[in-house]
Amino acid sequence: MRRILVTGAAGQIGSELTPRLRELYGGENVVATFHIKKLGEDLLSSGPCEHLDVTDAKRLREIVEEYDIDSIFHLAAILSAKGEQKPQLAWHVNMSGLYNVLEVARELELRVFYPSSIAVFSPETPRDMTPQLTVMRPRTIYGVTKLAGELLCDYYHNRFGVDVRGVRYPGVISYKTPPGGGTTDYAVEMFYAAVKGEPYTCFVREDTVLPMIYMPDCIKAAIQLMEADAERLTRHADYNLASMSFSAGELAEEIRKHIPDFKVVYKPDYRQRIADTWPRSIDDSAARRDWGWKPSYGLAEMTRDMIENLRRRLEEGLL
Ligand code: NAD
Ligand code: AKB
Repeated sequence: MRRILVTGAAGQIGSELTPRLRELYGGENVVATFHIKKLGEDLLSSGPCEHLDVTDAKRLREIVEEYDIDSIFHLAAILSAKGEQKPQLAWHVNMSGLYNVLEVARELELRVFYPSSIAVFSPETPRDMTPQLTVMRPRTIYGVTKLAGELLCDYYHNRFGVDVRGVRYPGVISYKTPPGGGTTDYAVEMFYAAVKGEPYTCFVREDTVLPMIYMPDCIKAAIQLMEADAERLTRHADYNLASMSFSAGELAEEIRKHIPDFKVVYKPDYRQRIADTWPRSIDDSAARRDWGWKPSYGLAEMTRDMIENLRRRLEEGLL
């Protein structure tokens, strides 16, 4: 990768992946694009930035040509909870956006990173150690678009030779940019409440177990896969990816080791029904075998790091 474009760079993942890409490949070589949500000061000042609606194929191509892009990290999407509020928008952004990215990649021979999700799975899927190849009948529009996206990526690889790579991310936990409307957002919100000394009303049951990943591992996976030797890859945009799994109650307990009087009440809403259709844990042996995937953070290390960093941000007046 020489000249990189990131879509959705202002989001939870983009706001941390983009600075890391700029560190590795040079600020001027990584174009951060944003839509409605604005970029942070650090991104605005550390390299090129452009406004881009990913459903606008013409503008996407103009930016790719202007900056001589050879790789796209296509992060822009509408996530699961927001998608259930606005299913038509989710279909339009997630499918047209990916189609436009794959088309420009086909025409100009670009490499693409596609972040799929555990949302591709469903109640029929084995929920523990979910296999790489299994039954998938997603119930959310987000899951439908992510699964259709995986298939479209496979098609572009097999039919046109596009080098498109991707992982099925678990819920991502981070302290820099709050998540943008997913079902796993409770795991991040719990930390923000705890550090501010507030009680938290959790929108899933205490015994809800979901796979999660800490942001440094999320970023490591994207870059490691994009840098991997193509010859060794047996899959394209759908690598299962695992890191840690815990229940909402276990997370609250872990936080209480640092903030003993933290209180949580559980009031499940429509997002419980989504969480109940997703796996509890993931078999990621293909990723481990093909490109050496190995996460660095477990529940205890992630919790300690989240609390340290959120406390610092609170002191700096950033929360
Ligand atoms: P986010 O919601 O925080 O960010 C997505 C960004 O896309 C936002 O900044 C939004 O403004 C932008 N966007 C929305 N519509 C757009 C449009 N029409 N054109 C251009 N940009 C548009 O999401 P995230 O958590 O950073 O996720 C990034 C990617 O990773 C998504 O594809 C998501 O499906 C995937 N993913 C995320 C998680 C997670 O837990 N965060 C888990 C699995 C997969
Ligand atoms: C969501 O909850 O929608 C995302 C995801 C797991 O894709 N965090």
